[in-house]
Amino acid sequence: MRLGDVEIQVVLDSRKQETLAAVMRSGGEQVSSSVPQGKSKGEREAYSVSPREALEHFSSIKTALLKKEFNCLEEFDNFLLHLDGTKDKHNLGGNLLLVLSQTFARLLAKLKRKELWQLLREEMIRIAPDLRRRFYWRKFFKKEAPLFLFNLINGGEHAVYGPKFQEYLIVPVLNNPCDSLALGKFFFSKLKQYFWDEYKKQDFGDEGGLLIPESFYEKPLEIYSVIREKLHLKNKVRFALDVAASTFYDKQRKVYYLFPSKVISAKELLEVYREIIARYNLISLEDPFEENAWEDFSKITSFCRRKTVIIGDDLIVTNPTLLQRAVAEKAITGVIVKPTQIGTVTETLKTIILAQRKRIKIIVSHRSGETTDNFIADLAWAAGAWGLKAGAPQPEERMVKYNRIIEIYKKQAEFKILL
Ligand code: 2PG
Ligand code: MG
Repeated sequence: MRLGDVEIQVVLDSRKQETLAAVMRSGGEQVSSSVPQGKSKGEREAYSVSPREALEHFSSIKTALLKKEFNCLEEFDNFLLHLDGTKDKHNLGGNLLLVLSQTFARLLAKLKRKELWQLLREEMIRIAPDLRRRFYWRKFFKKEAPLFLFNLINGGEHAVYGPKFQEYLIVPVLNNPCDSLALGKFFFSKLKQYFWDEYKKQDFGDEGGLLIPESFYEKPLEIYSVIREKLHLKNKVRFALDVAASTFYDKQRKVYYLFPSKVISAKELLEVYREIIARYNLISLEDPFEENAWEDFSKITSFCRRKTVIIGDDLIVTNPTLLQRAVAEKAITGVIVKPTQIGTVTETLKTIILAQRKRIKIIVSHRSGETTDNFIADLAWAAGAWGLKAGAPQPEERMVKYNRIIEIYKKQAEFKILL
């Protein structure tokens, strides 16, 4: 397949910051895609260029892209990697490569008259044929839809005030994504009412969750428990955290600034988690330590076993080499997958393949600065992800992701598409 035309545009994300969108044409079809951007970024993430720089870089590679014939997504992505020529996408920028890669995947799906998730799944199975059986069994046991991880209270760098922990999530543990979304919205409405009664205000953070005028890290979990108790939802709703511990870690002193007036060591932080896990029976805990604390991750993972999923985000940055290390060191039981961290869809799929093979739970995630592109929902479905983390069930840029999962779920039920 040869591209008819490609354009790159600068658009605004949910924080009103400039990001990239692409439009591609071929065979009478036209598709577009855009990429989000993070704030609490891992230090090993693919390099991002400013959208203005990206426009310049793009004009230098456009002719090469239009001249070449591509037979699959991997060929296209490999060509992008070749044009960039660096490990961390320093020359062209991971954000430019990804917007091209995502848009190409969408175009290919359209030309092949397939759903995007089907194209991505096929591409995974083409690279790793052994996974076909795994997906078959998931379908057989009707375990296809990911759980939704709703971030209802925003802290850390996603909030202008509140606790140091970044995300307080609720997870409806239901099989049907329509029911999960309804329950997420219902819980959120009760939480908003609680905030109004208790604090007489409702401010929102970067991911659409509420801001809490308290700095104690446990307070949001206490509130969640009160609401869950009142609604008799103990069997249906669990809680999770994304601590994003690198954001309050001092590299020089090797301490964490969890409290306003004192610093604590990794050992003390582990104790904090032991208590929280015992008290709230968390379903998952993301980035409990800073992004180089491999040993601390291994310790907490061995302590939690299968009870609480320990998730690596900044630790792994969707990178298969780092995931391999985490598997060897038993550092995590779950991995965050964000295409922006690695820079192409094919590399993202390779991380997913490895996670599937090693039975590491996959949580496909949005970024805090989002667009209304729903690419990650198709990715989550294609990956057979355990979870999808896309913020609060309210702002449009978050809702499009949850709604797309529901759309796929309904279509699947209707047509019983078998791969
Ligand atoms: C995270 C993400 C998304 P950011 O830490 O998981 O929630 O935050 O996009 O700011 O890196
Ligand atoms: Mg995170």
